[in-house]
Amino acid sequence: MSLLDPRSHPADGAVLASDDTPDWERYLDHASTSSPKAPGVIERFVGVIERVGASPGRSVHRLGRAAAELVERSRVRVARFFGCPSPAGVIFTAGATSALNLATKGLLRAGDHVVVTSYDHNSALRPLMRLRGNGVRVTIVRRADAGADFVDAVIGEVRPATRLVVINHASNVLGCVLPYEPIVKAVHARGALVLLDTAQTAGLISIDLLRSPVDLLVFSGHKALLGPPGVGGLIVRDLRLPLEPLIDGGTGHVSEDLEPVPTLPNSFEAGTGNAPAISALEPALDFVEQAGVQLAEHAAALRRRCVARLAALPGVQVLDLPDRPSVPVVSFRVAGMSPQRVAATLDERFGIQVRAGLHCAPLVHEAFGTATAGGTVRASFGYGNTDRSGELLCDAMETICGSK
Ligand code: ALA
Repeated sequence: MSLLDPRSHPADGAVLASDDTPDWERYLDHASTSSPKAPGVIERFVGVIERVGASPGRSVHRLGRAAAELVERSRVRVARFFGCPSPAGVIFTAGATSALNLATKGLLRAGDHVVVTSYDHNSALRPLMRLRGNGVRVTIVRRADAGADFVDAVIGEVRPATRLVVINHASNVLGCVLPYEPIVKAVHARGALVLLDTAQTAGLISIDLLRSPVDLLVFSGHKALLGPPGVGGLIVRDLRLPLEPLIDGGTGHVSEDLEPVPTLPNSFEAGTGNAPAISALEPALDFVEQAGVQLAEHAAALRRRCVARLAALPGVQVLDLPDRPSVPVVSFRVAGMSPQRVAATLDERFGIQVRAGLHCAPLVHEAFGTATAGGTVRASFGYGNTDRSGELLCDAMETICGSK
């Protein structure tokens, strides 16, 4: 068989050291990325590579048309999922980080003012810090609450030059859900725009742009939407928004024009699109729409039980805003043990996978007093977790706290 024949290559042995199926019950890091994925996602991803393979939107041949059709089907599916009035407003990106960069750097100009909060992730904060060097004024609202006073504090920072208010729908550190709806109304009344980062909520909380008209919505495909990594997006509600692409290149349309006027969505998706991942969002959203409420309720119950049990352990401090709704994330600290050591012990001794540290959201830790202490241990629940997942974590923490 020739070297150029794909059948001549052995299967990839680098993925897993053993044939064991991962123990999803003990995987408690869904806020980083969900695992396993929704039924049908892997099959679609692999199926597109194996049976379509072509670049979407570039060629009239049948495989090129099939790839383009799959991407456009996903675009329509995503628009329907979020209540976006037009599929043309759905721009696929490599993930939520790319989408946040596009939304902020593509919109804001020198002299504009933007409001962001301490609940935001570095993927929102760092692009704004870079823009600050280019003459964009940035106000960071630093709060350790998330109710009516938080809403007033955000609205109170909106001024005539404010172009954009960035709200993280839920904190990836604490899980608390932030009340964006009253903010949208007040910000619009003052002539500014709202960007909602749904990286931690899409798939867990229903988001309907027709009911709550945020101007820009960022989503991640690989977290609670249960899709593959490598896909996320920016949804633009008003197609006339003067957004500029960050990356220029071939888009497969108006190729004769070297400086085309940006049109949604093509001008924002230069280069070969990630058709396998984009297409795999379709079965993911089908599943989430069918099972999402049940999944979210189950994960929420797991979180509630864990918060109660962990908070009762000696030396354990759970960071929680008990009056706020929450996504299934629980952050805690153990007196006398670094979060990293707790997480490593959970993995090594109990096979339980959690995240430790600042979780790329340093300002949350500043506001809650955990910045200098190495952050928190974070367990986050999702598809594949059972009641036993919570029990395993709490039993392990009991042992760790008892044997310190
Ligand atoms: N932002 C993701 C997390 O919170 C990666 O873990």
